[in-house]
Amino acid sequence: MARALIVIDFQNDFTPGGALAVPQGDEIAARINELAESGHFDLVLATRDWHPSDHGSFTEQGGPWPVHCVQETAGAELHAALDRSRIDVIVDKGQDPKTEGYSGFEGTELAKLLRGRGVDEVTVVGLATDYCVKNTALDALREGLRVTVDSSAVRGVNVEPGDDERALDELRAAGASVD
Ligand code: VGL
Ligand code: ZN
Repeated sequence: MARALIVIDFQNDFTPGGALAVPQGDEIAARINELAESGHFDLVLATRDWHPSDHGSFTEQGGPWPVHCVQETAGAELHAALDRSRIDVIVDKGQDPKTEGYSGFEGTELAKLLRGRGVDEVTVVGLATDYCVKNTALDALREGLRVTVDSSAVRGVNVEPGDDERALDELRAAGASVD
């Protein structure tokens, strides 16, 4: 069986200076690269939040978020500090204008990809702890995978203070191990 590292939405718009910046979101780069280079993983994937310009999660469409990660824009590009040479596959998500698309499994080939490579264990890192990391890790558990979240390689939006810690608690309760 095989292990995969899933790097969630480590994109310019989610890092300081971006449209939906996660506080200290850029600080996780070194740990992510270290994991990607560690030799521990058979497959390294990166997801991108990849929205059409009229996506329903944008405030102008009645959603909760400022416009972010619009397909083909600089804000949607992977952060420059991420070592691209270690990324085997990029999975774009959030393309359906009518759903939030927080999970990397939602409307993508991710489950099929992991099954095809015999992956039974995933480590989830990236942005943001309280949205896309959480929802991807919960879906991975539902897929029957063993799930680890590396808490030094995630950061939360924290719309309410403590949202990131509550997300990690929810993940532990659902069966993930949080390192
Ligand atoms: C995310 C809010 C909106 C995330 C994506 O990547 O966690 N959060 N879209
Ligand atoms: Zn989004």
